[in-house]
Amino acid sequence: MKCISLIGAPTDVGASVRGAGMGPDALRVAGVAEALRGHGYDVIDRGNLAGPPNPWQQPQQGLRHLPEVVAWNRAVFEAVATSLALDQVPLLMGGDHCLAIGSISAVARQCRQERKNLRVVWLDAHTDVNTAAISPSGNMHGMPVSCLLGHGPEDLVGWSGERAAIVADALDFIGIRSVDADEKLAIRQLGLQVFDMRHIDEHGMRNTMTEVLQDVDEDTHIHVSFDLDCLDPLDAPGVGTGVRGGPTYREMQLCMEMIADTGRLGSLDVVEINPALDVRNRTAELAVEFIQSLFGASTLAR
Ligand code: 6HN
Ligand code: MN
Ligand code: MN
Ligand code: MN
Repeated sequence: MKCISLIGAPTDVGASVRGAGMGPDALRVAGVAEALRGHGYDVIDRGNLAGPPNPWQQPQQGLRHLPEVVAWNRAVFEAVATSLALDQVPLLMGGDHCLAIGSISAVARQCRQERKNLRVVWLDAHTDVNTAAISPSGNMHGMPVSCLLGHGPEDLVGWSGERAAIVADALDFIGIRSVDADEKLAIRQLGLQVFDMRHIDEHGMRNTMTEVLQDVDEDTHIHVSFDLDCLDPLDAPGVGTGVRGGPTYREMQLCMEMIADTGRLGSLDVVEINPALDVRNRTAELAVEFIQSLFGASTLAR
């Protein structure tokens, strides 16, 4: 069994409201390390990365806090790359979702070196495929997917060794129910696969995940990018950009369990937990439940 390394990135420089920077400690307080150890994993908590404070400025040329977003992602990239080089499973504790740029770029580079097929499962209410030109907010947590596909500011693309860290085909979105007007066009142009809430309503989580995971084989590395606002805000109130109508608790558990069953989970982001908006750390505690399922805990097996 691989060792899991916890990497804290306490920042909200990419977000629209303050507070996600407290996410790493909320997960620690909710017992993430102890829970995983309870399932037999070795867990190393690498502590929190360092980076610039949130300057809380207006967007410039359509991007808010670009230098700070670059600095935080650099730190994340290095930490995730180090953990993968040590054959560990990096668990990035955000922080806001802009940090997936550094995290997934490092994963993509490692997969290329090891000739593994990278598959990214993006669990979110949003598609995060804005760019400076089309974003209504300028907030960079709404743009990581574009950057990873090679459509972002020069400072944030190409870290994996290729302009695009991932190809559209390698990415599946689950739980989507909030897409900005111009993102809809981008999704069609890029050929992205979006399993939105209507798809889950009509086909169920089981069929959806069967489709998502159909071509996973022994050479596949699955990266899960888990934005807690994928869940319904009634279950997960501690998020900055909650949207009602998310998957139920059981649907999300099944999603996690089906990914676990492949045995190919290689890396994970847990982002957008905002303790300042939460109720008694409920959202971090819920995240820890889902993380356990993702790492193979099930009702009847240890
Ligand atoms: N997230 N689409 C909105 C924007 O400002 O671009 C919201 C993005 C939310 C991003 O939750 O990771
Ligand atoms: Mn997101
Ligand atoms: Mn989101
Ligand atoms: Mn697919």
